Amino acid sequence: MRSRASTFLLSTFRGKDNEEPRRPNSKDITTEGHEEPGPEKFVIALLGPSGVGKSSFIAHATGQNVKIGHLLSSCTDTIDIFEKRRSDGKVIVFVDTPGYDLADKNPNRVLNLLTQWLKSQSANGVRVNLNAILFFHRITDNRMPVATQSHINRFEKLVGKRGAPKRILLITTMWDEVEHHTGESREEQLSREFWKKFLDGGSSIRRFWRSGTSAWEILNPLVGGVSNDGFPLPSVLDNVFQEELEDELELDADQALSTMEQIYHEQQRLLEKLQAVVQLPNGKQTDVLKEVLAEEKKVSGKLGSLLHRLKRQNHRWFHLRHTD
Ligand SMILES: Nc1nc2c(ncn2[C@@H]2O[C@H](COP(=O)(O)OP(=O)(O)O)[C@@H](O)[C@H]2O)c(=O)[nH]1
Ligand SMILES: [Mg+2]
Repeated sequence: MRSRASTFLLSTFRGKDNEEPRRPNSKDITTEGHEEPGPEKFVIALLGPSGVGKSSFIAHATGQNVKIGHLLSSCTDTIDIFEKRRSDGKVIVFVDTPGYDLADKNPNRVLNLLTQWLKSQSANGVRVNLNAILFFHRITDNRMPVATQSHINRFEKLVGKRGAPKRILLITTMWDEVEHHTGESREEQLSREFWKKFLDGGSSIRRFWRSGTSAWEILNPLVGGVSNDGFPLPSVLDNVFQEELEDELELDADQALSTMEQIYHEQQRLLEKLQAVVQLPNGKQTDVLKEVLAEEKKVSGKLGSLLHRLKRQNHRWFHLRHTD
């Protein structure tokens, strides 16, 4: 019997730098016509450089007209969301992330975008988790791009403990473009070196043969394999870390400048308050001084944490520049 599958591009999400931050909106990942609590959702993010076949995978898995070969999207911070309902009622949410270009060694851009999206989906105290990650790699590439390595290294630190590596797969593409034995020996090398840690944790490397059948051969065990873990489904990202990510988000120059401006104005206001103290009767002076001191402590704290974040960020960038 034909399944009542429904798929459509649900939304395009832009990072908060590109547009007004969106209010959490649970409808975004709710299939039309379904009342809350709604069907079980399994959220999968597809990651990898531009042109590795992420969008093609979604197109084959969903049968939908997904934009293929849009290299320009690597420059824009947008992710596209697609849903597919399986015949068992489970809904698979595909998160198509912007491919990074091969010179992009800062993994935080895609990570920030993903966490912003996850947050925007979490509403009414229900957190939307990332349930699986598919990393894409062209088997025609004889080297692992440095950018991919730094993305994987970053994710490796964020991965939650409980069975998470099982839900982080390396998907190899472009098998039709390579001599079979060359592909096989590259795959073997990937499992010995690059993907070894994940394999040790229970992950696997899967070939994508550019068809719907091949996509679902990869997806079904992934989605089916967590059904005993209860609902909500477990996140592949470490939960503690997911909460701390807010603070981990990269500050850009505009954000840093506006926080500094805010601190400057608060300090000016405190200075004026302090100057006015001399005009006050003796008995009142102590009270106001205490008040100013307490406020100044808070403002200094804000400045301290801003400096700490900027220093840490600078250190991270320095580290990335020197680990080529
Ligand atoms: N030969 C071949 N081409 C592919 C394969 N997968 C994707 N492509 C092509 O590679 C280009 C980039 O694919 P796309 O899915 O847009 O990659 P994305 O940037 O990772 O989303 C498109 O022209 C696809 O048609 C594959 O397995 N074999
Ligand atoms: Mg794409």
